[in-house]
Amino acid sequence: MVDVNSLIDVKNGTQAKRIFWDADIYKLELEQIFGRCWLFLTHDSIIPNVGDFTVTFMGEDEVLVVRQRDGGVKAFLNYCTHRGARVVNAEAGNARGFTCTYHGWAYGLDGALESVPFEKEVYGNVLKKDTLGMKEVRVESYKGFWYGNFDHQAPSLADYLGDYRWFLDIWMDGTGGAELIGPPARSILKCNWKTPVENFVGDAYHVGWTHAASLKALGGPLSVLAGNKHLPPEGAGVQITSRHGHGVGILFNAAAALMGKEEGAMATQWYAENQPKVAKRLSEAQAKYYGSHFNASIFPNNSYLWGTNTFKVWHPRGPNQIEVFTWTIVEKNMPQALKDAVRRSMLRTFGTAGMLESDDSDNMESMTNLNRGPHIAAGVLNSQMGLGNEHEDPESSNIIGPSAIGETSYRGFYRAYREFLKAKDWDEIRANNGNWKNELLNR
Ligand code: UNU
Ligand code: FES
Ligand code: FE
Repeated sequence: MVDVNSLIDVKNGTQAKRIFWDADIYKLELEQIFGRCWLFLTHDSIIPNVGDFTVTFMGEDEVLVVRQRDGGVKAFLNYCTHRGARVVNAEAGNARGFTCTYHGWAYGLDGALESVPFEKEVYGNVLKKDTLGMKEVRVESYKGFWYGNFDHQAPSLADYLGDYRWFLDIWMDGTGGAELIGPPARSILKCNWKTPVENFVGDAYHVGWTHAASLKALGGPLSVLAGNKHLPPEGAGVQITSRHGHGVGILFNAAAALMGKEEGAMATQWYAENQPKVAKRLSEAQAKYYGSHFNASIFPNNSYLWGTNTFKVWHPRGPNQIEVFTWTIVEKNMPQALKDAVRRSMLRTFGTAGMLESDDSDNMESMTNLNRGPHIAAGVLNSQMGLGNEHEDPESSNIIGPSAIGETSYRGFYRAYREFLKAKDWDEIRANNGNWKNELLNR
């Protein structure tokens, strides 16, 4: 039995180290977090045509996501209802239906069991085919980004994203929409799934130090941070955390900060030209953030950097391993030359062999694997930077930490993490809607 209260201290901003290692905690996470939260599946741009499909994971469960004949999207657990073999062995493709490799049971795009070899001869009337379709998973999309949820009591995806949409809309909608370039690259890291999530949601602190060599090699505006030569000045950025632990760290006007010289100039021009359009389409307040660098996570395991334009899911593979899926984000209306430049820059920085991806991975693996030692695993993690400095953001209604570097979004992430591990169902979580800010602000 896991004592959740002993894991996360919200008031004090600390977490027990064993959350990165313990198998019982991991099992609880699969049930209470991955079993209830909206988990990223794919984007409209990856499966545009009828019969297009992609295979991915929701927690440890493998799912098949398929574009339907009516233009909708459905998702199914990727196992055969006969003896449980995998139905689709490809990572992605286009199909008219899906046939299990084991005995040849065949399913339609809508998951219905359509045919069984020699059904009449070998089963007679025994088989209730209409109850033996592939098991369907609830899906919803926000601006073309499809997420799945195992819990029918969960709020809609839009409500789950909540006030955090104020920030998502800036890049998902501001210039007419965003899309992902796939197929996603896949890579394995030997770390707990939360180590990259917390890094992306709230860590501008490590950039000048962990990424010193990469920043120097890449050049560009962020290179002044290399080796911690400078602290970003006051007003250089903010940190945001929201109701269900989604968060973002913002470096103002630094979107193109990791792109090469000419690529960076092209991107900077795009952001400058489009800022007035964003103001018109959304609001002046949101346009103020357009062209900033966002480092962000959507609870529980979906992260993105806007500006550096990587979009990732950190799929858990046991308590001390993950499988990373990596796409490139582009705005739909960017000229093709800029889309290509953004993709090249993403591969160089946060692709599977990207310079910054490799820098980060070493930290994430050590944070995880040191906990094989019981004395180290008994320790605590500290995320107290800026504790007490945050307040409610009058523009977006989220909680805001008013500095570029700080750990507000870490604390928000782990507040939500604790809430999910403790609550017996979504009703209990909903009952806390009016109180979560007080927990974080210590009121
Ligand atoms: O590595 C990161 N999470 C990051 C990179 C954050 C801010 C700017 C660039
Ligand atoms: Fe932050 Fe070591 S200095 S983990
Ligand atoms: Fe990093």
